[in-house]
Amino acid sequence: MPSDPPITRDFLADTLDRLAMLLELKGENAFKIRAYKNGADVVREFSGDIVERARAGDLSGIKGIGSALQEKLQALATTGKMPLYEKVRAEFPDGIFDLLGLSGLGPKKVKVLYEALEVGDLPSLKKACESGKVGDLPGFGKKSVEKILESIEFQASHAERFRLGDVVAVARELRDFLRLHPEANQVEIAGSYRRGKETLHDLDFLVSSGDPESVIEHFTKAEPVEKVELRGDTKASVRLGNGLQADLRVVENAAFPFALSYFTGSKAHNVEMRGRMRDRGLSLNEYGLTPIEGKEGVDVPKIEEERGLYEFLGLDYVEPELRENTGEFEAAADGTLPRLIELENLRGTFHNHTTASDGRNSLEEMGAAAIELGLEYLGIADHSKSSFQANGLDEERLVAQVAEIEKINQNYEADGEKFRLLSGSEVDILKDGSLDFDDSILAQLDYVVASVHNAMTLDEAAMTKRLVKAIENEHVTMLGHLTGRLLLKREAYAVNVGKIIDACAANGTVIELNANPWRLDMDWRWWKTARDKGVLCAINPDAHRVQQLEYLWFGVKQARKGWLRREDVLNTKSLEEIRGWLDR
Ligand code: DGT
Ligand code: CA
Ligand code: CA
Ligand code: ZN
Repeated sequence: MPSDPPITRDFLADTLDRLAMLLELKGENAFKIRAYKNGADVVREFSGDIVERARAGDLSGIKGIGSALQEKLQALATTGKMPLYEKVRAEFPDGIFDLLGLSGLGPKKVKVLYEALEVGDLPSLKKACESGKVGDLPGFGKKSVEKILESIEFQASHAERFRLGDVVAVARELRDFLRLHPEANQVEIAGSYRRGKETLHDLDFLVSSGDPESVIEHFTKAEPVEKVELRGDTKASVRLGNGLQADLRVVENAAFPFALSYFTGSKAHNVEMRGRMRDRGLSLNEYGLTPIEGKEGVDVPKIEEERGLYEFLGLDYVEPELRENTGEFEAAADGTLPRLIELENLRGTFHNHTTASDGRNSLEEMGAAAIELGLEYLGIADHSKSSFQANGLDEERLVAQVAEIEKINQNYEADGEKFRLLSGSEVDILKDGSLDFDDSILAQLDYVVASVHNAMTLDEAAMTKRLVKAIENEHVTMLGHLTGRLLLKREAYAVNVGKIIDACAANGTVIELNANPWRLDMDWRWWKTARDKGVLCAINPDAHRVQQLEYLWFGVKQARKGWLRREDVLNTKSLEEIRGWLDR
């Protein structure tokens, strides 16, 4: 039996979300289901210690948590169990949540599968698809069977990877926990995390210490550690509560720069580093440098920092995000490495939602949060009318929002506040490439983000043509989440990214780097190409609530991986500059 999960904020929220899903499976009242989903969000975002409040039965007055929910949360926080959830949970097999997690399978379809075929986990779903049973069900044509099989395949091939966004908190927590140990000198997170990869397999912690044993002992006692998989004299591997593996290496102080370089990777980057050292008669590994056989007389440099390794090789320092062996060595040798953008360079951002469509916070709340982050402007781009599932705005509501933003800006002005909201729209690109609003409406906005939210199964040529048509519209400022991918969940739709970049270059259209950790779209592998063709990037959090403005951090990481400099990113411009740029 797996041990009970710790009672945390996430545990409370996830239980409510799961309860909502199960009730949906049972076909319960939609109002009740929404109340639980909403309750999960409230718990997730509550600014105080919600677990403690729930335990103490002190939840009254919190908006979105009614008296029935208060009682349930108190039970859950006190005992780790909620009777209603336990009851409903017992009515379904364990695998049901795996089905609900598949792309393209909502509770309605899972309900049909379960009721008609008793399909309650992935293996039986796969079998039922292959035997033709699913295809015979009403509402499940041949195409949807194919899609389900693809989703199962996709999930299997991405098993055991994690989105960067899902591990940052625990990674920082473990790092800080290691730093608390008095015998831990230097502590870093290496590996794909340090390189800012969009998904990762495990975390790699590196510590320098004269007492590895006690550092390892300390590490295995960390709160998030569920199981110690391996414990050696200088290393350990543990499994965290969320299933993620974390490796720890402890080295002597003198070896730290070598180990940091080695364990940061990538493997391809390390291979090239070693080759360049060998050319100088030196063998490089995670512990240090030694002369190679036959070169015993060669001078071994004294290296005290990772940077020293590059200096010794006559190279500029290569930032971890660039260490993928995709041209960084040549650039480091030529002195042409980019000076990478930093989070502090961002002055505003464009693609954000409010309660007018599917966001959770009002214009004022979003504005206040952006001011708090030190931004000078925040663009509001709520959905357009065709995104009815996201409560998209029609022309009338959009025009009213423009007026409301104008009024809020006047208040800022009156208060001597320099910050401003900008009026935009995330306008749907319809199937034929036309936009959801007429030009006369778009012309009233400060800027326009154009995105695809439906008809994602077009073939590559049709999808590319569709996007190019939107790019060519003079009112379109930028393209939103270019490929529609959801990391580890949904593949990008078919589109020729190279051609899209060319069209954006030809039309002066900006491409968004959507910083939502599920998207990180356009992918970092394309940004250098786009940059070299003169296409500007806009780093947008696509925030649906105030906390998500912090997604900007992920966007900057990906932009850095894509070799982008401050001048390549539109939202490094000041408010005044951006006004001029948008008016041009
Ligand atoms: P991942 O799969 O997201 O965990 O990616 P990494 O890069 O974190 O890979 P990981 O955890 O297997 O290893 C961390 C680093 O250690 C890796 O980037 C480079 C280095 N490394 C590990 N094994 C080898 C190896 O066999 N050869 C070389 N040259 N480097 C290695
Ligand atoms: Ca790793
Ligand atoms: Ca590892
Ligand atoms: Zn969107």
